[in-house]
Amino acid sequence: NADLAMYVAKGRGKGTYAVFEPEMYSSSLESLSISTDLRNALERDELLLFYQPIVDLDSGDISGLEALARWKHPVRGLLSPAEFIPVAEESNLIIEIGKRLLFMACAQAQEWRKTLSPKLQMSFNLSAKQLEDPNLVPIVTEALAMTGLPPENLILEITESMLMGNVEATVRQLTALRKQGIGIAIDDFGTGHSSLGLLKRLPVDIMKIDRTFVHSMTEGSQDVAFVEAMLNLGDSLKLRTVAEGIETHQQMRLLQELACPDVQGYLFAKPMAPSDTETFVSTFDGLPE
Ligand code: G
Ligand code: MN
Repeated sequence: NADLAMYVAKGRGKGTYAVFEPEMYSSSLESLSISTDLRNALERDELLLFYQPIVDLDSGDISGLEALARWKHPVRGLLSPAEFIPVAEESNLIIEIGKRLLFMACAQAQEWRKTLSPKLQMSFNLSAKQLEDPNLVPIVTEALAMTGLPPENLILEITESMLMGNVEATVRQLTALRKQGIGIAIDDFGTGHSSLGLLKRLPVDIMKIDRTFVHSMTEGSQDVAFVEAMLNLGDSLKLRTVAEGIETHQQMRLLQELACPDVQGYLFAKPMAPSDTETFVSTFDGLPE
């Protein structure tokens, strides 16, 4: 039990302590079974991608799709990334999983470029370990080569919190990817620790405003001012900005008033399975009334 508490404390960071609680036991068993199952998931093709549209607020067109991982667990049902990516990150399984998902996203994007729109952009969320992997550039290059997807149609999303380690090595990798024409997006912007300092050093093309700012936006509220400031920052840095987590018409209208370029959220669509995505994209006729 003390051992378990120690691992929990280590997981919380340096210079901290944890008192054993019985829940620690069940959660460690849970992650143990998830990590064994995860090995099988790869072989059994249980990992899939859902897709959420990103909408251009000005034209009302779908400008891209974000690929979001799901695990069709034989017993637990459909699991979201929060339930298994952290476990995968604890082992090197994340590298294999990330690679598989990236190939899947690129292949799907290339198929939809032919059937839906040649301009379609696919956003893919990198995990922290993938970003640190020295083989990231060759893996991405191979995914594009194998699927035929042009680099201009791929966007890789990273978050500020992933950049705790070797920032210089990360900057080198991102620069190499960008040289090929791949877009880089900084996800969940505004929630990390050193947004501005990082933004200055990182080669990025897109800023995604975290949904916590969008959620609390009401007429004249301080959060409108925050979003406006982030949009201005994006503008000055020549970044394209995407606001995440739009759930209401009011939020959409406020963002229109602020001339936010792109939006994403349940108001437009939830992440959907490939066949539903296809139907949604081919029948989409502009912003919701
Ligand atoms: O970290 P990232 O921004 O990539 O997270 C995407 C997650 O946000 C997905 O799991 C998706 O289901 C969720 N999401 C997408 N749109 C909305 C929304 O409008 N509201 C909320 N609460 N969550 C959303
Ligand atoms: Mn994302």
